[in-house]
Amino acid sequence: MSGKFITIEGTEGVGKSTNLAFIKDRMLAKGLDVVVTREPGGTPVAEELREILLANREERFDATAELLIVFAARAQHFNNVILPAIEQGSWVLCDRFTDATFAYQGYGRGLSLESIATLENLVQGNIQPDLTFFLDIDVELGLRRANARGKLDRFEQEKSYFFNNVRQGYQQRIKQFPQRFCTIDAGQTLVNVQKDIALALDKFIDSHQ
Ligand code: Z5A
Repeated sequence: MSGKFITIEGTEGVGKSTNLAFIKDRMLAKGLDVVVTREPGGTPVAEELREILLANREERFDATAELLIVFAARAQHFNNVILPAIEQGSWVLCDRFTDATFAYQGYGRGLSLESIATLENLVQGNIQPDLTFFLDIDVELGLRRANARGKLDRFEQEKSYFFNNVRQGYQQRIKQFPQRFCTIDAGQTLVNVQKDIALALDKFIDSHQ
């Protein structure tokens, strides 16, 4: 039996880390074999590439170079972790995946969506997440939450304009694949956010067990 692939996405300060832990615990409580992972990263090589992507540096980071590093990390991660886990029947819970590339590199950096789709096909073929939680938040509110955490990485230093484009990118992805996305209003209190997540997650698990 093959497993399932669940991803979680959103812009800055949306509460992904907080809610990823909640989702994981709920999946474990349902008796699922869960593999929790993240992008960029998820293997030693991919984590090194993550450091390259997030580090603040003086040299201008070329957007195409950024895109290629994102997919280099993804190829390592997808082939060494995600795919084998799904094939063994595990449920993979991944913090960000290719929707983030369309949103950040496509809509945020302005790179060609066609080129991203070509790389997507090269790296993951036709495999897509079965369920994607999109935690949606007003960009300014998210940035306030993220800034309160302290030191900002290279992406976190981008301005609201960038994150508004990223958010629009996610909205386009949702229009394109409405059946696999579940949008959660992340501007609510954490209790209410998690109530909404629990409802959708339980429904998904119950229909696939
Ligand atoms: N990136 C890319 O460009 N292309 C790609 O293909 C991929 C990634 C895969 C790193 O991602 C960067 O990589 C990312 C895009 C790029 N950069 N950005 N921006 P990441 O996912 O590792 O980093 P992140 O976006 O900063 O995620 P995060 O660490 O999970 O942060 P978060 O979503 O802000 O979550 P949080 O730390 O749980 O919450 C933030 C704060 O808000 C925290 O203090 C919480 O206690 C608080 N919080 C959470 N929920 C609530 C509610 N409901 N009310 C009040 N306060 C709350």
